[in-house]
Amino acid sequence: MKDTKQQWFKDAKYGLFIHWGLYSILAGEYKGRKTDRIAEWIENDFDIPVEDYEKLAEQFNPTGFDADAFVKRAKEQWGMKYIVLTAKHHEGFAMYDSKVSDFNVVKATPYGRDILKELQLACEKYDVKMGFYYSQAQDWDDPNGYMHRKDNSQRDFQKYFDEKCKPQVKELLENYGDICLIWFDTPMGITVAQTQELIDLVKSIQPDCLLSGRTGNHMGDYMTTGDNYIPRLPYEGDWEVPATVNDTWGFNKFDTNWKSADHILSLLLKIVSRGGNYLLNVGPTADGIVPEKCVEVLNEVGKYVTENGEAIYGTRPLGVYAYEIPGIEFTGREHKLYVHVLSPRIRIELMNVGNRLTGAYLVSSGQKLEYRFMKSCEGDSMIEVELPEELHNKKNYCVCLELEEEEPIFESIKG
Ligand code: FHN
Repeated sequence: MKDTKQQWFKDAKYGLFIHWGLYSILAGEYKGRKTDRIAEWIENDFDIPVEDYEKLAEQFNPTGFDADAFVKRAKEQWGMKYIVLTAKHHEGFAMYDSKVSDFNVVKATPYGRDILKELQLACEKYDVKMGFYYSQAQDWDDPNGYMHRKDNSQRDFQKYFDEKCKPQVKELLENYGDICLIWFDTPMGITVAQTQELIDLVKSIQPDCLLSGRTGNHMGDYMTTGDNYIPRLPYEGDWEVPATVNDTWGFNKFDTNWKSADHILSLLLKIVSRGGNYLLNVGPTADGIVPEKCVEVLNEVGKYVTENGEAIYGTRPLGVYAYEIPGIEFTGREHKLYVHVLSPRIRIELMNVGNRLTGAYLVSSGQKLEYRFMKSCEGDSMIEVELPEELHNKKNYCVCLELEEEEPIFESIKG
């Protein structure tokens, strides 16, 4: 079982992933050809020559980017507790002032500003935890970095590892204040010894900095699921789901397959009830703007999250309730079972929850609610909670059941 021993990570539940780099300029299209894969992979997938790809830097001038507004919105409107930005994705381009490689936002672009520094200052101002994504094995710009689905046999990975990867990771840890985590990704052929070196390097500079589950050889500090994969059952220990709102991480102007706010909210609640964190991604445009539709979805989810924070942050994993009730998700903490009502109803009816209640209230307002214990016609336990009339046609609100017992008693279904 992975245990970060860090309360902030256990309590956070909802974080913002930002995939932003030169691929945002191409936005899913190169020389008239559209990619049908994730947009940040376009260099690898279309075999774009490195010299051509590097020239994109000359166009990178995201004048619409405002780190302060970005972080403020993530915290206050979207309810996110930490932010993880791509410091260097597989393309090899550093979004900060790196002394190790000139292929970076300060030296190679007309923008010339250190995006990570701006993010750091904003995160400190709004008291938001900041982490960096770093592609430790794949680097398509470095002749010795790995490339997926390509012949890597002639590459001297150790050289890239010693001369670019480790020195850049060191820069990140030394120059940007407290880093809550480094989100290493796609370890590919990295050895146990190399992984250990990375871990030692990170911890020697910032002992509290966590390493993602993809650091290599399952040696990270917590479990990272597959992209958009949610464990079906409660999963013990600390874990996180990296996830997209549409079907790409980096901006793709053709991808309009946005999940609805209701869908995202139900995914968040499933993850939270099973004990994980939801690291939800935005892919800003080359101008530094989050697509409008994505903002709308995150605003709507954020409204729920901020209004019902007590039922989300710092909650602990629940056991398995025997039934799937359409339109209902549960979360919990000591002596409390939160019932998230995601589709309209007149009352809440919960079969096979064997607890005694000491109270029930609407989380957003504290309004007390009537409840009673019943037996179903078959003799199963049943709790009914009456909902105020003004809620009968509403969805997306949360009811707290105060339990006499510490944990919910989820009874099994009798045949
Ligand atoms: O290859 C990357 C991908 O571009 C993206 O960064 C995701 C995020 O989890 N990780 C890798 C694929 O799993």
